[in-house]
Amino acid sequence: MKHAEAKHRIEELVKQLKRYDYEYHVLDSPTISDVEYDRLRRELERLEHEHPDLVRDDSPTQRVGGEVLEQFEKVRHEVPMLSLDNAFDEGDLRAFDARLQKRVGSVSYSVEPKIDGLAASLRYRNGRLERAATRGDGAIGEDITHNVRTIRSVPLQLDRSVDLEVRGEIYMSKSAFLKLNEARKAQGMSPFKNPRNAAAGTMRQLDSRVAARRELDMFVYSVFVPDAEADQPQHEILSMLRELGFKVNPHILRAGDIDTVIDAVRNLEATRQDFPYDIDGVVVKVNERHLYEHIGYTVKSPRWAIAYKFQAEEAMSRVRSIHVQIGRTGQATPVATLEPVELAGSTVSRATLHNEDYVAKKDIRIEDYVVVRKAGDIIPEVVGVVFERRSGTEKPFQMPHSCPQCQSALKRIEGEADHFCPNPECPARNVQQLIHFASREAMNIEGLGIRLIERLYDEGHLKRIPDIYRLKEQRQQLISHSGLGERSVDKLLENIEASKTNSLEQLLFGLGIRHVGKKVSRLISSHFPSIDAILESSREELLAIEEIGPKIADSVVTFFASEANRRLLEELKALGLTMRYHQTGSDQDTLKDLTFVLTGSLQTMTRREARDRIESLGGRVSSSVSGNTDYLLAGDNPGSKLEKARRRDVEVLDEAAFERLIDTRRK
Ligand code: 0OW
Repeated sequence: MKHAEAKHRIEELVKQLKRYDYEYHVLDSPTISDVEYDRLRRELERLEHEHPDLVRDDSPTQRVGGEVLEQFEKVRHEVPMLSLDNAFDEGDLRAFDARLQKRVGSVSYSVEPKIDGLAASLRYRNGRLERAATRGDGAIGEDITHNVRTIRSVPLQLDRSVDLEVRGEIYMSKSAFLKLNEARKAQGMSPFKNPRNAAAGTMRQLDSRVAARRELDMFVYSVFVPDAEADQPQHEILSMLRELGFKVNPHILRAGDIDTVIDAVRNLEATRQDFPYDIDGVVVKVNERHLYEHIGYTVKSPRWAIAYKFQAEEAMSRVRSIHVQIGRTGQATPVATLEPVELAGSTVSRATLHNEDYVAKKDIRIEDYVVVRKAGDIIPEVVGVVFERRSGTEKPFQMPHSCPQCQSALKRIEGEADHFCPNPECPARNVQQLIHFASREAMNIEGLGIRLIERLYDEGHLKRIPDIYRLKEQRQQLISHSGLGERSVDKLLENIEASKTNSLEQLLFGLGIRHVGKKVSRLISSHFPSIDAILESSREELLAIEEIGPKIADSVVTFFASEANRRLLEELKALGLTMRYHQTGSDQDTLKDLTFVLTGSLQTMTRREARDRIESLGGRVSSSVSGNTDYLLAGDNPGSKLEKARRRDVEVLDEAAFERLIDTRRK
């Protein structure tokens, strides 16, 4: 190919590949296949190889690194890169808002997930990435251009030849982090502690080929355009950054008042486990940037922004004792009783030690100081011993040989870590089974909680699951003995009756089959039309279901092969449970095209469950009341959205009305 043609073809390929990189790495929505992309890429590499003088420095081939620096150059930031004051609870956020109201009157906010990475500044000259630097101490950072060029979501050449500086957070996704640590372990290297350390460690590499291999990413959140006023609101700045081709976090939202900010912060805290990257809080900024100078700064951070920090998920405590708890499927779990400690917003005094092997591997002893971790809403766990606090008087733990409840000999399946109590009539097991069966995630029998179940069990009213549906025959005793008033007994009996028409997946999950959780229950129920079909299902039929492996299939077949469990289901059917799978096709249209906004704390489900429920029924959930909001679902102490809904004449539903709406619309 002649020189001129090659030049033209290279320009064309670079333009195309940049577009495809943008779709893949910034928009996360590629429009061509990897095969097609690689074909174009190889053509470009071949042409560049044949015509080295035609290689452009914004070619995607220039991202593979290769530059090895002797050292890092120092860089002075023209505008200091500030840090953030912290807020630790709702009160701090309201105080932040009150200070601002006093100073400048009411403002709106930009609510931004606080990406847990390292801050960086990118300087573009005539649209070309000239230099990238770390924050350093805010005034002086280090030049990391050679590493930043390998980040695929960072444009090397903007479509507009502008001079500007962009700031954001460089981070490593959770999946890239796991992949990197696996590779490091395979090479006998020590793993990184968390994605932030991995990202920072990578940016400190002098050899950019290392960075090129590690899939770093970057979200941007602010821009400085020298000499231009650039006083548009923050959310317009973010739109401009998106238009320029930068990656801006999709969860950023504009909030009109502090109540909405608090709602959004709660929502982010609840959903962040599902994000593909770590966030360690939420940055709340005044949206009106023209007020920034007037609002001013402290010595190290702006007064117009604050970082709401999520509660620490790890804390230190001390093991007071260790005892064995028998779960609903009989598994015997060692549990540590701890010195009470504040953790992720609640006081923790117990943590699981998983199984005997775990205790031995971590060498956890009674009176040890330990690190306790609470991730999301799962129960806290002891992650390790603080060995430097050991005095030598700590006592090792011995797994008991017999069940603490019924004294049966504990068993351990070959190759499985758990011990378990084999006695189907073990009291501990039955109580846990009843608790799980009635729990919100399972049959969701409002009012039948742990305390009441334990009391009814001790008083002999409740032994096994079917007894729940016979409680109505003991209405008088319940009113006189159980300390519940007549009204709450009747409400409870009403809820028990209502649970008979619960979906098949709720029942299946409620039965507490080993390895059959919420998701697997839904999977199995959606593949079999009735409980009888599941009863008769073979191992092969179960294995044919995507995501169902041998462990689950064996557990289901074993469970339904047991006479006691088959009798249990016959009994429940005789008591009137319908056991029908609810999620038929038509359900997806029940709330079709309806937009809901949620506010306040719901009683019968979490925000997440409400969102899932509405979306699974074809509805939409938006975060703020607007012209196209159909319903506001309001729980207790609703926020300012209630006012807004009333002003906009949006229908407000409580949870009962919400359920009625679904029932009436269900075909
Ligand atoms: N980590 C972040 C983030 C963000 C700056 C603006 C002026 C002071 C803070 O996602 N979304 N927005 C800002 O706004 N900063 C962030 O991170 C900061 C940078 C330096 C220390 C924190 O990591």
